[in-house]
Amino acid sequence: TELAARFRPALQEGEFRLHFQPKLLLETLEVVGLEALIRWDHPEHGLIFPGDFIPLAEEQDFIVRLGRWIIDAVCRQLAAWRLDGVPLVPVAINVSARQLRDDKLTGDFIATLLEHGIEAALIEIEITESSLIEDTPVAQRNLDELARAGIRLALDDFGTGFSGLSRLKQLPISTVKIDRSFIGDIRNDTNDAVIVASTISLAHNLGLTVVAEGVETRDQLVHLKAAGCDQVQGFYLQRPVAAEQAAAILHKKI
Ligand code: G
Ligand code: G
Ligand code: NA
Ligand code: MN
Repeated sequence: TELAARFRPALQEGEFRLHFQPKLLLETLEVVGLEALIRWDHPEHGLIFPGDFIPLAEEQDFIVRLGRWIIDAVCRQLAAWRLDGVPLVPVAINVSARQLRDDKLTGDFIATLLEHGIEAALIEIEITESSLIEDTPVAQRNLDELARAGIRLALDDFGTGFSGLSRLKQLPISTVKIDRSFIGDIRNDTNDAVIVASTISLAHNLGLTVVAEGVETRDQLVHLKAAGCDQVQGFYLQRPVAAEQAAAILHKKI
């Protein structure tokens, strides 16, 4: 398609950029992490959101190349913030199933960290529950090696895939992100409330941190606090913002 044809030139022309959405500790609303979210500043179409081109990039295998750019861009940003005296928090990078099947992923990742002088503890990887369905030996090895290098792994969109309890136990993950489809109606939909409560208790029993994503109202926040959720993310707290604004947020440590 027309979009796919422009992928490579766009990378060369510097049309991709990262925005950052804060993750907050529910207890204190302190910012304890950021999630990097890519955008495409297309010369004709304007700003394109990842939902409109990441699936295509995955189909075209461009996601491996783009993924390398994202990892480098996050490390470069962290190094620049450090130089500016910005108080750093871990930055989460979304990694697609296709990237997990790349046998160079871990080696490239670690080389990029070293190149920018960024500690593994400053990086978190978000993998979707559904990407684990395409689990391969290479993917499993990448996850094990990334975790061993000190990069924390989060299971994204939890509750929408079919990973089940046994899969949770096998994986070197430290965090579960409850999918936003369970959060939107949490105050009225008993099923959603039960799923969220059970997920929190399950995750805590496995020693995992729980993040609720897609928090859009104060009522949802109050509900999640009562349910014992650890961290929150969503438009009610903070929208994804450009790097300069993210730095301001970290300075204030809102
Ligand atoms: O911002 P938006 O709601 O359009 O994001 C849509 C999807 O794109 C989300 O599932 C998100 O995880 C994914 N996404 C956003 N940034 C990245 C990225 O840097 N890499 C990958 N692989 N996926 C991303
Ligand atoms: O699949 P993933 O969880 O990575 O998707 C992240 C996407 O969710 C981002 O594109 C971000 O813009 C979007 N997002 C973040 N907070 C909210 C929210 O409160 N409501 C909605 N509808 N989307 C959100
Ligand atoms: Na994510
Ligand atoms: Mn998610």
